[in-house]
This record gives sequence, C-alpha cells and structure tokens, in this order.
Amino acid sequence: MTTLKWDFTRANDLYSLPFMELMFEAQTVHRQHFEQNEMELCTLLSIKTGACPEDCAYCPQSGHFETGLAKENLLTVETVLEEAKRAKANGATRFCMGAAWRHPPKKQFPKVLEMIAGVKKMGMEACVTLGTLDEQQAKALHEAGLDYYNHNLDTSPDYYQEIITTRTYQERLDTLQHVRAAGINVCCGGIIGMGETREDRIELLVQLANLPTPPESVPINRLVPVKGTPLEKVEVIDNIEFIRTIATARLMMPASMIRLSAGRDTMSEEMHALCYMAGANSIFYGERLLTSQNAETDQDLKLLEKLGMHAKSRCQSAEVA
Ligand code: SAM
Ligand code: DTB
Ligand code: SF4
Repeated sequence: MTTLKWDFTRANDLYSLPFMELMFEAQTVHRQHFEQNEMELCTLLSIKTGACPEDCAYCPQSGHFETGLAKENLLTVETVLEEAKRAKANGATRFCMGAAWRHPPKKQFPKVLEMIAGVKKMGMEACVTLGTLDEQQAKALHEAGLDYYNHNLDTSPDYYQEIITTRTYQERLDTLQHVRAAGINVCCGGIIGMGETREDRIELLVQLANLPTPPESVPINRLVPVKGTPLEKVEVIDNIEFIRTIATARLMMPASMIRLSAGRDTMSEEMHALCYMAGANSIFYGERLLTSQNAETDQDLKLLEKLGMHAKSRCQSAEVA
C-alpha cells in the first residue's frame, strides 16, 4: 500500500491555524522556494468560445445554460499569434490558450499544434487547456513544444458530482496522468466559492498535493458568478477563507507556482496584497480571462510597484522537459 503524502487531518491542521500564524508559515515557506518579490504574468486567450457539451455549473461557456455568450469557432493561427505578440509586448512570459471542448476534435487539433509552435517561436512559454486528452494527443502536444497543460480538478471528489454531471473526477485524473507521462508540466487547481464546504476546499488541496508529482502550477480561481449559470446566486466566499486556501496551498505544495486566477477584478488592493503574502506568485494579466473581465493591467502593475514587487522577466521554461 502506498502512503499518501497528505491526509485530511494534517491539511486541516494547517488550514485552521490562527490566521497570523498561517500567514507567517506560508510566507516563510514561500521565501525558501521563490524570490520573494517576483510575480509571474500569464496572458489568457479563448481560442474557441462557447457551445461546450459539458455542464460545469460555474461555466459561461457550457451549451447547457443561457448565458448570452456569443459562440465563436476556432480562431485562425494568425489571429492567435497576433494576440500572443501583443501579450509578449505587454510583459507576459506565458501565453495560455483555452478551448471550450470536451476533448480536442481531430480536425482542429493540428491547428492548435501550430499555435503552440508559433508561441514557442516567439520565446514565450505555451500553455493550453483543451479538455480531456488521450495518450497520443498528449504526446503530440509535447512534440509541438507545449510547456504546460491546464486541467483543473476544481473541487473535492464529493462535491464534483454536484457541479458537473457530464464527466467524472477519474477522467480528469486520467488526463493529468497522460500529460505527466508525455513530459508536459501540469497546471491544475480549482475554484473556490462554489458553495462548497471548508472540508471540500481542504480535500481539493489534498488531491492536488497527493498527485504522484504535485502540479508545477496551481491556479486558484474565485468563482466569477455568471448570469444564467446554476451558480449565479451562490453566496460569495469570505475573503479570509479564500486567503487561507491560498496559504494552505503554498504550504502543501511549497515548490509550485500558486496562481491567483479568476475573480481578481472584484478584489481590492489589500486583498491582492494578502493573497501575495500568503504565497500567490502568479496572476493572469490582460483585459480578459477567457470570456470574463480581468483586473486592469495598469492597476496590476501599479500595485506591484506599490508593494515593491516586480514582474518575472524570464521564462524558466519547461521544468520537466
Ligand atoms: N474546457 C476545458 C476544461 O474545462 O478543462 C478548458 C477551459 S475551462 C473554462 C478552464 C477552467 O476555467 C475551469 O476548469 C475552471 O476552473 C475555470 N472557470 C471556468 N468558469 C469559471 C468561473 N465562472 N469562475 C471561476 N473559474 C472558472
Ligand atoms: C484557470 O484555472 N483559470 C483560467 C484558466 N485556468 C484557463 C480560466 C478562468 C475562466 C474564468 C471565466 C471566464 O473568463 O470565462
Ligand atoms: Fe466546457 Fe471547460 Fe466550461 Fe466545463 S469548464 S463547460 S468543459 S469550457
């Protein structure tokens, strides 16, 4: 029998520490693994928008809900590379491309490979999120030069069934395994504030930290409540509870980049500062996420300056490769 690295009790002990102690521990561990004032900037682009066959209760792109989102076909390689060029000029070191697919369709997959190769040629890190992958697709992505694959577990195994009925947790784990086996870095995290319990949040972190190798990159999204989705009116997560999740993620996955992801546009400067102090060292940077509004870029840069922080300027490309 294999012994798991983390169990619920140990994780819960950290999560439940007095807040100041938790923050102190998280910042201490953060400094042991990372340059303390550095922030990674990643830019996102939705390369194929809407009409997704999955029924993820949080997602504006699901074809199951009326969210008023305009559907778009796969963008052309030229359009995507123009956007990547713009992102690079604005200071991003990683370009992340997202598609609203259950899995990548055979006909369109080669176009995505071209996009990845193009982004790499510009000297940026490339990340994609395309849904479920098989072994062959993961290998092809690696050969195209992909650095990261984003595939979130999103919540605890128990709560997952309340949020998505069109796929299983195990399918997510299988794709993560194919990505890892192909030699691609794993970007895997979740969403906080979907009406889950504290236990669910801790269980998500346990799942992430207990992967055979923890994800190199862990996006922590705060739910963006989108009109027309079943989670539209869910109660907003308490800020301190959200920060606790970031700090505990930092302690459980000390060498991973922790990305403060969706939901930043409604967070104050002070909230950002506390998330950074808790160990978040990466953000999505740009006007939009996939379909929703992101925090303003000049506000992001101003805050980094106010805090004596700076953007990471170089890609530490492909830790795995
Ligand atoms: N279709 C692919 C998949 O689900 O793996 C990739 C795209 S999907 C939009 C990527 C991630 O965005 C989801 O796993 C989820 O964590 C996040 N996301 C989607 N809608 C969100 C929302 N309303 N609020 C916060 N995060 C959201
Ligand atoms: C992730 O964890 N968050 C990003 C990225 N990975 C692809 C996506 C956030 C999407 C927020 C809702 C939207 O803009 O559509
Ligand atoms: Fe589709 Fe991904 Fe949105 Fe789920 S999260 S509905 S799989 S785009």
